[in-house]
Parts: sequence; C-alpha cells; structure tokens
Amino acid sequence: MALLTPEDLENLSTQLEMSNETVKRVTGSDLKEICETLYSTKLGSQTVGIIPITAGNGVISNFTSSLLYIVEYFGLKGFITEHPDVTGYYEAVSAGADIIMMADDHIFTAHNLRNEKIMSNHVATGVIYAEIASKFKEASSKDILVIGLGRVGFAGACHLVNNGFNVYACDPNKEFLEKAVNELGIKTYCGDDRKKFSMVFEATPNADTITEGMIEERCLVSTPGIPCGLPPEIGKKYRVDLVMEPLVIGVASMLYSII
Ligand code: 2YC
Ligand code: MG
Repeated sequence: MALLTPEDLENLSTQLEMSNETVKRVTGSDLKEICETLYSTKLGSQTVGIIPITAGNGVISNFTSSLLYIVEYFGLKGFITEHPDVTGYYEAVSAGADIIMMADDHIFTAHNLRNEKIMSNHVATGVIYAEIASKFKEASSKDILVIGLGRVGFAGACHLVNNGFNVYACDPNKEFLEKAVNELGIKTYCGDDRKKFSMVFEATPNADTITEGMIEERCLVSTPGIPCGLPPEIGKKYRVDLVMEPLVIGVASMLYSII
C-alpha cells in the first residue's frame, strides 16, 4: 500500500473543498449527505482520541494533525495524545475518548469503544469511492468499471454488486481477478474490449491505468489512488470529472461507519 507523504497532505482543506464541490456537482449530494445516506446515520458529539504510531516507517509528520482537522470538520471533538503507541492508547482511553483512531503501515483503523464497532481505512475508502462513482447523475446505464481488485478495490466492487450494479473489473493480478469473479460474480474486462463506461472506480497504486478505450466522453472517475490513474491529457480530451483526494473522504467513511 502506498504510504502517504507529508506533501500529499498539504493544503488538505483546499483539496477537501475542491473534491466536495465536484462530488456535489456530479452526484447532487455533498460528502456529508452521501455518508449519512450510505450509513443511514448522523454524527453526534463523540470525542476521538488520535494516537501517533511509531511502528514501521514511523510517524508521518502531519498525519495525526490532518486527522484532527477532519474530525473537527465533521463536527466531532478530538485530541491527539501526547505520547505515541501503547502509552498513547492508555492516555486516550483514560481521557475518555469514545473513538480511537490510529494507523501503522498496514492498517489504519477507527474503533468506537461505546458500541464496539471497528472499521479499516481500506474498506471504508473502497466503499465510499465506489458509492460516489455509482451516484453519477449523467450515468448512461448501471454498468460500472472497477480498476484494481486489491483490498480497496475489492471492498468497493463488493459494495457495488450488493447494490445491483453490473460490475466489470480488471486487475493484472490473476488471483485478485479470480477471487472477485468467484466471490462477487463480477465480469472481467480488459483494455481492448470494445465497451466504454460512464462510471469508473479506480483503486490502484499505479499511475495512468485508464486508457481512452475504456471511457465515454464526460464520464466520472472516482479514485483514492495516489498517483492518479487518469492521465491528465485524457482527462482533458474526454472532459472527465475526477474525484480524487488523499485522506478526508476515506476518513469520513470510517467515522460514519462506526457510529
Ligand atoms: O503518523 C503515524 O501515526 C503513522 N504511523 C501513520 C501511518 C499511516 C500509513 N498509511 C498510509 O499512509 C495511508 C493510509 C492513510 C491510507 C493509505 N495509505
Ligand atoms: Mg492509481
């Protein structure tokens, strides 16, 4: 999984405003409304304890401060523990946190201590980016293309199948593809098939995974993927609407999913 860099999280508020504006324009709902509908819930006044974790590649300088910004943006209370790791966990629970948020290099999780619900970032991110793609107002059918069937892509594909969409998917990893065909019944799709899509959910750690043959003019591409799977020149030529943001949209999905 591509680890975030401090640069990825710079001017997060601007990245949020821009992607929220695009989401509103192409789906008719903003991020809050999409989360409230997706999880049929509203956030309350919970307090989130955010714990820096030094494991693996260690602390990302602006990661926990970005989480605090997001928590407060959605109207929750939050604090970053003074100490990292286990000491931080003890501090957060002792200070009365309702929700714990922490991430090592493999799992980024949110745990609601009051109802014992727990969610991972990769599942929450897959579900909400797939949901956004599927709510495209100008969509020409219920056919949707999923590019990348790793743990983020698979979670999104599963959500789309469960919501009655005709999911076509591709992944160079044959095992991932077979797993999705066997467990979700998705239809395999590869670049030179003549079918074009108006809704695309891309979840790969690779750039330029989207080619002209895949997309309809003025389609919607929804992707958490860093680097971006949509080559800028193709985005311009086909006037593609792009929803791509490094952290907020996935964290919003995590928070609403455990309330
Ligand atoms: O600052 C800290 O506490 C670090 N231990 C945080 C490590 C986060 C690693 N995960 C990532 O960079 C991201 C996830 C947020 C989503 C995809 N990659
Ligand atoms: Mg990508």
